[in-house]
Amino acid sequence: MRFTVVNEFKESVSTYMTKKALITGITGQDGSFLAEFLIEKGYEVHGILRRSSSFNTNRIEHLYLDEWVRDMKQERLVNLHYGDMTDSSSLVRIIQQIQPDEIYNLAAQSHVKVSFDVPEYTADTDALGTLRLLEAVRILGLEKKTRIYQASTSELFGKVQEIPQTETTPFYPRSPYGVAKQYGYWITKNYRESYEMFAVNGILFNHESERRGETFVTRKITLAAARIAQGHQEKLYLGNLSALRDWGYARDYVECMWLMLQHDTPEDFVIATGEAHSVREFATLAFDAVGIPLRWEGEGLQEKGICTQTGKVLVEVDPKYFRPAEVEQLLGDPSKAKKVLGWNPRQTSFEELVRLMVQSDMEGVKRHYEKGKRYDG
Ligand code: NDP
Ligand code: GDR
Repeated sequence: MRFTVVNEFKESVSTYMTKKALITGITGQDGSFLAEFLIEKGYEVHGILRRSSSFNTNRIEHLYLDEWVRDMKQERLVNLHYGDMTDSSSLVRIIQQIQPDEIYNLAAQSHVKVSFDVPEYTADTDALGTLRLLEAVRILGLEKKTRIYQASTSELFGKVQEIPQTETTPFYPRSPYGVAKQYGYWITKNYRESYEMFAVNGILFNHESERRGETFVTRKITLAAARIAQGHQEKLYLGNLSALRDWGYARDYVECMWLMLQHDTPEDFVIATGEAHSVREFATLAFDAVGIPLRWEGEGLQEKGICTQTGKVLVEVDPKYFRPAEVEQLLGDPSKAKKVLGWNPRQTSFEELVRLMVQSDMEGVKRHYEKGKRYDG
């Protein structure tokens, strides 16, 4: 028999007492922070892992141990299940097995520029994937038990119709990603209204961290600043320097996802800081944090970031990073989340966010080059 009597008791108590959460996209930036947050809250946490030819669990390795270690230690860790948002059968199987109290749908092809290259895959994963998940819950008769969080996005606002954006601002997505996420938003709302499911949209504005993917602009900048400061890179090439974003800290934002599912009624919320900064500003602060003061010269394609001490050009514009249609300005109004959920949008300031990302990359680059390896985050 696998368990002793004590463990059987523990297991039966946990069946009744412990809430179960399923996170799609657990290996991503937000999934990893949310898993930590829910474990801390005492949840039994499950996650969907997609098959990859190389390891894709580096963000959650500290939460994930081999089964034999788990059995010996009897610790609560994340439980991973192979599945994919493009595969209904895997979603039904996993949800049937877990019978989750809460599902957080964070899985997505989340890169806006890449969505122009793989529009169909983006729609399959981000739009139809959301439908598949909602249908799986309904088919299994869990619509009254399982609460669902859908990762919606400020990209829904796209070509902005008003500033700042609130829960009632009209949508105008500007990319295949934004359009797919608009389907995800509406199908979530539709299932809530049609089947009385507790399914909600968190309309989250950009949120970053030391675990942000290396091809998103903030992390690309902090990693490059760290490499340049330590002599491992010559220059950083960027696209639209004037884009304005409302950047928050991811660790602060996962709390909102949970708060939305604990609320009495299913409602949608804008989550943002209420402050916008340009890509240029982010780069200036990041280089400053590694001891390289920058000044900007020129305009458009000719704009350059120059070190004021050495006169060296460190940042240049490369049109290959421009998008076929750009979202120029996003600024969220988090008043509803503040008032209804009691969430504090200013736990980490913009300056602190840049500093903590730079510091993490400075340490990472140093560690990895000491081992003679290139550091990619
Ligand atoms: P990441 O890109 O870091 O993570 C995406 C996750 O989705 C990864 O775990 C990835 O797996 C998984 N995934 C991708 N495709 C599939 C698929 N077909 N089947 C199963 N899993 C898949 O995103 P973030 O953590 O930054 O964002 C989380 C969610 O929030 C996303 O839906 C994103 O669109 C949305 N969002 C993000 C914002 C932000 O600023 N970060 C703002 C607003 C919304 P793998 O690790 O194998 O690639
Ligand atoms: P975004 O994030 O598109 O807002 O989507 P990203 O960091 O990719 O771009 C932000 C802005 O910076 C400009 N930019 C560059 N972007 C990238 N990636 N690389 C560059 O070299 C570069 N130079 C300038 C972009 O044009 C853009 O204006 C993120 C994702 O997490 C989505 O999943 C999420 O829904 C939204 O945030 C809210």
